[in-house]
Amino acid sequence: MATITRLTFDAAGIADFHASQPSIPERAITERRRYRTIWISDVHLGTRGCNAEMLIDFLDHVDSEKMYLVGDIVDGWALKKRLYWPVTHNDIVWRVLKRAKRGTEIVYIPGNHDEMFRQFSGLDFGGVKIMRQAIHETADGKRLLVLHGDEFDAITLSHRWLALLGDAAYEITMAISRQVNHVRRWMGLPYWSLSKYAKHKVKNAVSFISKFEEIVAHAAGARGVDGVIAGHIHTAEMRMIDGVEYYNDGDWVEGCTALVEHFDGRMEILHWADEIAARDREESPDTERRAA
Ligand SMILES: [Mn+2]
Repeated sequence: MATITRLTFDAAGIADFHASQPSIPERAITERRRYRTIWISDVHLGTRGCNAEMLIDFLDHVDSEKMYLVGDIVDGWALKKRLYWPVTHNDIVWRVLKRAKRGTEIVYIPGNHDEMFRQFSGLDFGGVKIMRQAIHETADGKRLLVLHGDEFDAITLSHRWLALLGDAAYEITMAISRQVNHVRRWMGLPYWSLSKYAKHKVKNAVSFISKFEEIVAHAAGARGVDGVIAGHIHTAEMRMIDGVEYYNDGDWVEGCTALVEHFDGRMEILHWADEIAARDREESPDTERRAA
């Protein structure tokens, strides 16, 4: 009377990429804002710090002809210590590959946390081209050097212990930030970045950041390019340093920022937490006071 289901191994029954769907469904592509180029970095997939939901929201609201992944996309260091890979992290990989399949030119420049992919420089995986660094030409003809930025650690960090201390302090900051935002979410308050706040307060961090920015800009100037785009220090920025345009696309651990190029070559930093907060206010104006 009851139907007996036979358990047999059926390879054809396993969905491949073309048939698979992400756990968080994709938003319709026609509703997306279009840019010429998008740069993101320091996503740190494989860590609890990664703001996967926010990045998924970003990817579902923007599109571009070209996209650069400027390093530390996957955190191999953290994964080596402990395997952490929620479905949302797979959703991000799915979305990146889907973009490549739809025709977005994708360049992946591995950083220090995903240095294991550097050995594959020059190869192409499902339309994602792996490169050690790149020269991007803007719509208005400027040549910008794109690299992760850890190449300059030996110069910016004079002592190894300083780097380790920085790492420990950073991890504590991240843990506090997660707790604070957990409570804020519960209270219906928008996302708040602790380290963005702390970086503006702590003199040492500021001097480290400005030192990094100057060294990277000077190195780019010596290469004869008009500007440079980096990641690594988790601090979004765009400014002129001694005649060289310096850009940093920030991170998706707590800053949640991306760098974009408009079709006329104009560059802009997108603060995605602010964009989501603005969208939420639009959708429910009565909650406006809470976001203030
Ligand atoms: Mn890095």
